[in-house]
Amino acid sequence: QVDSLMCLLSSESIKLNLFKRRAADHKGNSGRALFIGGSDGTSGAALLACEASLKSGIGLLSALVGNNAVTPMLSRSPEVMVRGFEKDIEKQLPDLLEPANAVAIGPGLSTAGHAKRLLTDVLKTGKPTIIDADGLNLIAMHPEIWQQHGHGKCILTPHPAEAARLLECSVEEIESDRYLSITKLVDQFQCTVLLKGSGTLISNNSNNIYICYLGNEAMASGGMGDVLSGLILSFLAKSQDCIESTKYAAFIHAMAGESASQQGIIGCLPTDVISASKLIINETLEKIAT
Ligand code: NPW
Ligand code: AMP
Ligand code: MG
Repeated sequence: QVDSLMCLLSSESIKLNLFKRRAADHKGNSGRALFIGGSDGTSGAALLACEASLKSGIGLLSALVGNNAVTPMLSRSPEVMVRGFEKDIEKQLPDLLEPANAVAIGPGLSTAGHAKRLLTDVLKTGKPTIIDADGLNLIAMHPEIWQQHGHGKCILTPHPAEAARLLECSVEEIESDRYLSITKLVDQFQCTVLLKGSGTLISNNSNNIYICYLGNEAMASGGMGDVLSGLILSFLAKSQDCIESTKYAAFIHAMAGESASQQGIIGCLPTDVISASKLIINETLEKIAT
């Protein structure tokens, strides 16, 4: 039984003022974020997420990534302040976390021991945090992490298979009633949840479920979700508002997917979606009065 109010996600339903830059803004108040992810074999996830954050307006971005991701990251995006995982990873973390006003953890991270310790330490800070991919898999594998340290300023962004792991059910059960699935996720985790897939759903515990009918099958391509994490990170660091940042990022991501696939749905890349995002963000923000 789902009693929540269904709302269509449109630019009118998003508090766009939260994301607008003012003439006197500087890098320090345009969002200070930390990305944690990328490991051997999945370094690309870190590169995509960070590029998406940069091109969507982040003021200052730091990244803690697998050692193999450091050089490619710097080559592609010298704007990112990058560190590789060191042996004593817990000692590295406080200095990186301290200035950040939002964190994203999980894309390409792996579920190894160091990843579990990183997720635990990030949650302990209580800072606004996006948890995706392996961050979600870690919570499914070690429920005590969330029981002890989970909090309401988190945003969980599962695709149906990750949602099934979190709720300990099958992907078919998740997909058979997506409204019920997101309601169960919000009830269980008491934070903002975005359930990916055709007709993305977003909710927190306010009894509203936002549905995004935008986007298309061109977006069914590896790395697309990592771009979404980067967009949410950028908006969350700027606004500190979990639900509005998630709504705005889902809207921009889907609109950009449609725009990037105008010449055909085959071969639309996450990097194409990042480029298209930049234009759509500027268009949506230009329309609002300062
Ligand atoms: P199947 O094949 O149908 O049985 P996983 P992941 C199933 C990083 N990446 N939507 C389906 O199973 C991520 O950030 C790095 C989605 C499928 O095989 C993660 O850290 C990239 N999945 C890590 O890799 C680019 C559905 O779930 C499996 C589904 C693993 O992430 C890629 C995939 O889920 C990637 O983003 C649905 N509707 N229905 C890079 N360039 O570095 C069923 N499935 O096992 O969680 O793996 O999402 O690829
Ligand atoms: P991930 O599985 O984490 O890489 O995330 C994939 C992203 O692309 C999510 O935001 C999905 O909602 C989006 N996406 C993938 N396939 C489709 C589709 N057929 N229609 C709309 N969006 C999609
Ligand atoms: Mg993903």
